[in-house]
Amino acid sequence: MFGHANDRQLRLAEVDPAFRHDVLKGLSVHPRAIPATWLHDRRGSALFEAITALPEYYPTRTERSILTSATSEIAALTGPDRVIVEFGSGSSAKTPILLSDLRPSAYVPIDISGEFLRESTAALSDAFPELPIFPVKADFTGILALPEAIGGAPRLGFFPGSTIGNLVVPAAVDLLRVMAATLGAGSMLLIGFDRIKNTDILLPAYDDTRGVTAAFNLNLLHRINRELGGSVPVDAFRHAVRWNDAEARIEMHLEAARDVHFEVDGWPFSMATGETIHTENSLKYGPRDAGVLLRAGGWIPIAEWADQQEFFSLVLARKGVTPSAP
Ligand code: AVJ
Repeated sequence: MFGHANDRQLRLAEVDPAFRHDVLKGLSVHPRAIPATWLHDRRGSALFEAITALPEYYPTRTERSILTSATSEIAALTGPDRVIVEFGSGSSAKTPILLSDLRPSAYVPIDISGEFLRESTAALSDAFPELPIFPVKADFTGILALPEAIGGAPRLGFFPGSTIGNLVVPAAVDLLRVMAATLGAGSMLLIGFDRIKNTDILLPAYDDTRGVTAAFNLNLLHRINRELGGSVPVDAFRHAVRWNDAEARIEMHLEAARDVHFEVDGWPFSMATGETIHTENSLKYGPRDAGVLLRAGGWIPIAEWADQQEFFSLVLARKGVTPSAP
């Protein structure tokens, strides 16, 4: 018994109380939904990296090619010596494309994962030995004080990958406003948006034949079992992807293939066959939608670049001033 209590103490010591809260709440409401942020534990992040290389997953390679062909125009519009601040930098895979043309005065990667920050700092300081790098380990959904050492140079926020699409519109607007506050006067923002397109392209991008996205989604259940002492029968769930046309978004769900009963942290849950846990939204934007969203979030779009097929676009915006009538 003592051994068991000890194990439980050990486990509870490691539990992120916000994860526990979001899971217990998300499994108790109808429809059931757990915030997408919890997909990104260590294994989830590795699986996401694998997703970005899948033939069906067009966003990463499309955005990279847009970025590659647009950097000199971007540099002309931003000017040199800005501080590049990347939100949710991950492995900073797209950053080197920007760095050589933009000639920034410093680079500030912001990520919640210390491991990612160490990796990207090491890789970038090898490739750009002159560039001062100031990693910030933080959740960028709140207003942050940037490191003093970067000085007063105007900032360029970088938010690639269509990560903004994870947020429903009111939350996306809030985040854009937080970014504007974090970056300050005179700042600019370079942000990626995934476009609305045919479901023949959209659905396979989130339901690949190799099952990597399925593993990414199902990993949430393994994480619940591991970190919250869950007894979720993972093999009773399947990865389900839906296009919600009214909301213009791809949704990932975990669907019960049979009636299931399980516990999480001692709390019992039951799901009937076909019931789902909604695990992620990925909003897609029409040609003019990104501009409206940016304006609502306190940014004024100044240029946009898209690929030939208009699958994806990158928008450069400048921070707006307080609106005045009319
Ligand atoms: C990281 C939010 C951009 O929505 O395309 C990829 C996450 N989920 N495959 C996306 C994701 C399933 C991705 N973002």
